[in-house]
This record gives sequence, structure tokens and C-alpha cells, in this order.
Amino acid sequence: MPPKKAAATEKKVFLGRPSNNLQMGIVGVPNVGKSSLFNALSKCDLGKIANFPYATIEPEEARVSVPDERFDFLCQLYKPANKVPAFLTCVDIAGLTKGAASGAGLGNNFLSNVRAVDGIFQVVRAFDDAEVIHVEGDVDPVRDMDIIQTELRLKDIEWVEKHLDGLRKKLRGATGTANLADKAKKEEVDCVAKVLDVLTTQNKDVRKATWTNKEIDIVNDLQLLTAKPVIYLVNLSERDYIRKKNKWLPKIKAWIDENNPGDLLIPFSVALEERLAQEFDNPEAQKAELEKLGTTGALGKITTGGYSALHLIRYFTCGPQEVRAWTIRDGTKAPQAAGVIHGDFEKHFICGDIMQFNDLKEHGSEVAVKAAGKMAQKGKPYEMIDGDICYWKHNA
Ligand SMILES: Nc1nc2c(ncn2[C@@H]2O[C@H](COP(=O)(O)OP(=O)(O)OP(=O)(O)O)[C@@H](O)[C@H]2O)c(=O)[nH]1
Ligand SMILES: [Mg+2]
Repeated sequence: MPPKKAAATEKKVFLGRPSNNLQMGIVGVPNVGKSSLFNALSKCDLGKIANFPYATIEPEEARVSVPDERFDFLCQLYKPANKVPAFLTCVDIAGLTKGAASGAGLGNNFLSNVRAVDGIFQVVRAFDDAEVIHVEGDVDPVRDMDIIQTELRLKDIEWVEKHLDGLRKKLRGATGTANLADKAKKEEVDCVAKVLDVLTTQNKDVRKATWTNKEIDIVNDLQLLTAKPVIYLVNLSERDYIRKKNKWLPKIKAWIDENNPGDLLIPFSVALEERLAQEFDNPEAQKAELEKLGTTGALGKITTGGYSALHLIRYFTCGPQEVRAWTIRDGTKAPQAAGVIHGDFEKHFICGDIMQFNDLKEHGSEVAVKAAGKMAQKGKPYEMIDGDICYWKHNA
């Protein structure tokens, strides 16, 4: 038992910004359907769709609700006046071309937009349409994935080399005595050198290497492009999507297994999603059409995938006024979770009365959960579990 306890108390550190307000950026080569996907996800027309490359220049941002059966269940149970689901912020970004790392296409501008997001939805075109120009001349998603990966890595390599150079210069100016500051500097240099080794010698994305918590803190300061989680979204024709068949799919899967094993691949069809939105104005009718076609839409899977890739989880506050999902990062403790509602809740935190969603579902009502002894008072050290239902106590 004791060794288990030691492991459980170790702090969870993730690659990326330690924040609850994280964003997924939609990235890919030009004219592959990024803005079309963005509009379908956000159910708006902010994204600039056009049949020419580089239609999108400035990034566009939207909050997309993340589907959750638990949230729907809670709304049915509490019948609140106001319902607020969890949201994922998605950003539509300009297309990236070969040579972007050295300034081609929208080059550095594009890459700074990628640097600003926390995770990447990489749109890969696998639909044929002679009317839609491909900047490389023909449709080849594997080549496109290579292009994006190469550009992101090249930019990281350039960034890390510069940084390492600066650090080494500083280290040479160190006192030479074995004081703590010098030791920390030396560790930082070693870690950044390891990053460079991963990118060059090992030929891997930074997120695919193994890092200690200490190293992750250093890596996070570098804000690297290849440290961000990636989900590959393969844009298929409606027909291929419905029959779950396309000649590129096995090749794309093989490329991911070889280059970035473990990354999620989600096939979708912008054409289908657009048609559904145009022809049917309510979710029930859209669902009926999908059932008729023998398929399901992919948008929910995409947002849910992005949310998890960023290590986001949610807890709920429930009552007759409002059922609401609050987004936090996995590993968040109770006071910080309460602080998402209001900073004072964290500052003057007392405790939380917390029940788990499954207990509420099983017992059917809050009263029954309490009677079963399943409503627990949790203090400051409590680490939040996805789906917790909370009543915070504070003396703010
Ligand atoms: N046939 C077909 N056309 C599509 C599909 N997705 C997008 N298009 C078309 O492809 C063109 C480019 O779509 P956008 O969504 O603007 O592409 P983008 O990746 O945002 O392009 P840039 O911002 O220029 O990099 C538009 O004419 C779309 O209507 C698809 O699934 N099938
Ligand atoms: Mg676009």
C-alpha cells in the first residue's frame, strides 16, 4: 500500500499551458476544408470558406459546446431555467504550405497562430473534387501530413537551437561554484539539449518523448509546436464517409502508427455536415436523416476528442435555476475548481459537498444520494473527478 500512496501523491504535470481556457487550432495545408469544418462545428459562418488557397488569413475563434450525456441527464432531472454545457474553444487558422518555417506562403504569421493554440486539429483532405484546387497539384493526404509535420518540426528546431545557444552562453558566465542557481541552469541546458535531440536525432515530435515533471516545466516554457496534442481529422466525401471506405484511410493510419503512434484519427465529411445543416433545421431531423443513411455525424466526436486531448474535464453545478458544466484541467484540486466560478470561492474556500454522477444516476435524486451516504464533504486536498456534482461552501 505505501508505494501506491507515493505514486498517487505525485503531482500531475501535462505538456502545455496550465490553464482551464485552452484552445484547439484547426491546422492543415490550404484549401482542405478547415474553415468549412470550423463553421460546421461552431454552427456559424465566421470562418472564411472559399475555393481558393489562403482564403483564411486572420484566425477566427468560436466556442463549441461539447456533447455530454451526463449533462443532458442532469437537465432532465433538474429541469433548470438555464442550461450551460461545457465549451471547447476552436480557432480557424490559415493554411500552411511547404517552406512555411522559412517564410513561404503565410509562413511565420501562420506559425505564430499555431503557437497561440494548445492543441491541433489537423484537417487532412481525402476527398476528390477537381473543382477544389490543391496547392500541391493533387490529393495526397500522406504527403500533406509530412509537409505539416516537417514545417512544425523545422520551426521548433530553429527555436530550440537559438534558445540553447543563449542558455549555453549564460552558463559559461556562471560562477562555476556548485550553487543551486548554476545547477538549475545546467539542468535546463541538458533538458533543452534533449529536446533538440528528440527533434533531430530521434526524428520525433516533442510530445512523443518521455519527460519527467521537472523537464515538462522547462519544455512548457519553450511553447513548442510539436509539444501540442494532435488529432487527425480526415475529410472524406459523403459517400466514402457513409461506407467507411476510402483508399487513403489505411495509408493515413499507417503513417500515424509509424510517425506519431497513439494519435487519434477521426474521419468526417464536411460535405455531409454542411448538407445536414442546410436541409434540416433541428437536431432531431438531422439525426433521423443520419439514421436513414446508416451513419452518425462526427462533430461531437471531434469536439469531445479535442477536449480530452487537452486534458480537460468538467464538473457540474445543478439546481432549478441552472445546470452548468465548468471546465477544469484534469488534476485540479477542489479550491481551484471552485475558483473557476469566482476567484473569491477559491480564496475563501471552505469545502465542497460533492456527489458523483453515477451515484446520482443510480439513486435517482439528490435526497436518495444523501440517504445512501454518497454525498461527501471534500476539503482542500480533494482532486476533482470528471462529472463531479458540487456545492461549494466558502465565506467570501
Ligand atoms: N467537394 C468538397 N469540397 C469541399 C469539402 N470541404 C471543403 N470543400 C471546399 O473546398 C474549398 C475550400 O474550403 P475551405 O473550408 O475554405 O478550406 P480551408 O482549408 O479553410 O482553406 P484556406 O483557409 O484557404 O487554407 C471550398 O470551396 C469548400 O467548399 C468537401 O468535403 N468536399
Ligand atoms: Mg480557411
